[in-house]
Amino acid sequence: MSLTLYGYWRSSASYRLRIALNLKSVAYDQKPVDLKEGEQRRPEHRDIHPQGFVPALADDQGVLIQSPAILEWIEETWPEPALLPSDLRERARVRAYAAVVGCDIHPIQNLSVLQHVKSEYGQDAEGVQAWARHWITRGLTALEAMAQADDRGGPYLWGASPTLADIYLVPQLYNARRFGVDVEAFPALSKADEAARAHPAFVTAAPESQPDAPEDGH
Ligand SMILES: N[C@@H](CCC(=O)N[C@@H](CS)C(=O)NCC(=O)O)C(=O)O
Repeated sequence: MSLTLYGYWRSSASYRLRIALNLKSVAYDQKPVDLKEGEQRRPEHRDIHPQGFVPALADDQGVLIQSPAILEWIEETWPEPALLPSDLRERARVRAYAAVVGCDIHPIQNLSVLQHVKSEYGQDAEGVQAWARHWITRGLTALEAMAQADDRGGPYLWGASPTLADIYLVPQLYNARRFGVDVEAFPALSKADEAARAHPAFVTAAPESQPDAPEDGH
């Protein structure tokens, strides 16, 4: 099966898919979509992703969109190594970590949301950053409380091996740093993030290692 990932080096939803595919040792090609240049809104990209977003993952049968759906598809297609625990309640809990990020933090600091806050509500760059920081900090505060309550013994968020929880956490903390959030204020999350970022699957998926990453890192 040949896979093509339509993504962007800094997109955290694309970053999630790169990590998952790397963890499963599944090869894929990349077709970068330049979000800074607005390529995601062009008709040819909307033919691939009707929402005008990345990521999308194409195979010989068509195109998949929405990173949560694609992650589930990856997990079901290549079950090993598992990205979810086998216990049903634990699976629900790991999915809850993913949902805090994927449903409640990331969507309200997405590029098009920030552009709307700026253009429709008269915010300057600092106002937009403050908006993003507010929602990120609020979400990470809850996630930190969850991690401390669960205390799985590390090194990853759910114990000895990476799960969907880490796949959502690491890109979100990358984003948080970009917006000037002090991630050290979340010790359990920072510790798990550091451990995950040392894992080869996460190293290869890192934004700065992608083919479309600019040399100056911006
Ligand atoms: N729920 C979607 C969110 C996708 C999304 O927000 N993608 C961002 C990049 S991380 C995007 O394409 N933004 C472009 C824009 O807002 O114009 C998913 O998880 O796939």
